[in-house]
Amino acid sequence: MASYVSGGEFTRDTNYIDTRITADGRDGYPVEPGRYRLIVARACPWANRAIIVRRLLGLEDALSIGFCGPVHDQRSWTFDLDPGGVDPVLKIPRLQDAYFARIPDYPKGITVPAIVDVPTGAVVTNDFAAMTLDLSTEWGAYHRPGAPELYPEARRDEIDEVAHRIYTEINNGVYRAGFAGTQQAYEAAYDRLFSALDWVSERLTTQRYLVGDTLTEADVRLFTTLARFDPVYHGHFKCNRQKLTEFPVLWAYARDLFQTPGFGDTVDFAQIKQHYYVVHADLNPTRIVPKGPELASWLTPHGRETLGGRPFGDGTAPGPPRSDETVPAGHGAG
Ligand SMILES: N[C@@H](CCC(=O)N[C@@H](CS)C(=O)NCC(=O)O)C(=O)O
Repeated sequence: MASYVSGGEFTRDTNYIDTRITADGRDGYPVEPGRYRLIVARACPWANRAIIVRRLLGLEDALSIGFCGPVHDQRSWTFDLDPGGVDPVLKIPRLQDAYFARIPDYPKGITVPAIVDVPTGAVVTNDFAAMTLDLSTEWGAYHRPGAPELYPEARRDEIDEVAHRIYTEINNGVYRAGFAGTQQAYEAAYDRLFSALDWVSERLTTQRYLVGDTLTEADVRLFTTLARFDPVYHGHFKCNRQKLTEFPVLWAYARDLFQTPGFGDTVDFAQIKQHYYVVHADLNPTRIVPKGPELASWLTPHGRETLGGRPFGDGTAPGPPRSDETVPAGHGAG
């Protein structure tokens, strides 16, 4: 059985295959429509970012997407949701096959999200932080008309600063609590996480979005952790000073984003719960997946419009998800 709990404080390996796909192709992988495939699992918060950004920018025709199932085995994510258990484009059953095509016997985590070069079948990058920024800044030629500016030049310093704190304290903070190996490490992680949630909550009291008055990359990054908070982190990771629904400002903010096209329509709560409660069997040896919490309240009015803000700036909302990329009925909030 894989072990997720570490001896003391959880530390994340942050070395990735960091080749970049760029407009000028300086790493050997130029942006090219139809050439690459984004591999995700809806369960994963880091992959969920890429699903949201691809959809907000309207990159569906330029960059195809493959979905791994919610549960991976000790070594690899698999394409168990696809007919025959094989990705229809890459023709592989396991994501590790694409990692090995790039680096034989790749020794580290076979992680999602990953972008694969379809002609060679090899992973180009699994650097999730650079990935979404590159979709904004390098793939501009293929954005839909009306695509929002998620990483506007004038706001980059502020976005980077807020996003860094969200990453270390919140996105990763929940894992630091959940995978802590000692009481002391857990309690320190818990305090650190909730003081950061108090910080974002305060920041969002008078402004609708984290940076400026439009949606940015910073909001995408916070959202994917908030969406998993009550279904998973509150119980499974013991992040239980409060539920998300007990933070008035953050809960309204999370519902506002959830109800914005491109956010909530990417969230598969059933897969999220299955992933964490089944994969981390050292935390949950019975692998029983909780039935709750109730989710319909994600769709209730949030009242955040009174703060103003222009969600898509000078752009427009994306249309509905493609029929082959829709979250299955019963897996969302409805
Ligand atoms: N690799 C990144 C983020 C991606 C990531 O950890 N994804 C998880 C799923 S949420 C994964 O693929 N885990 C499989 C593994 O680590 O073997 C990180 O460690 O910060």
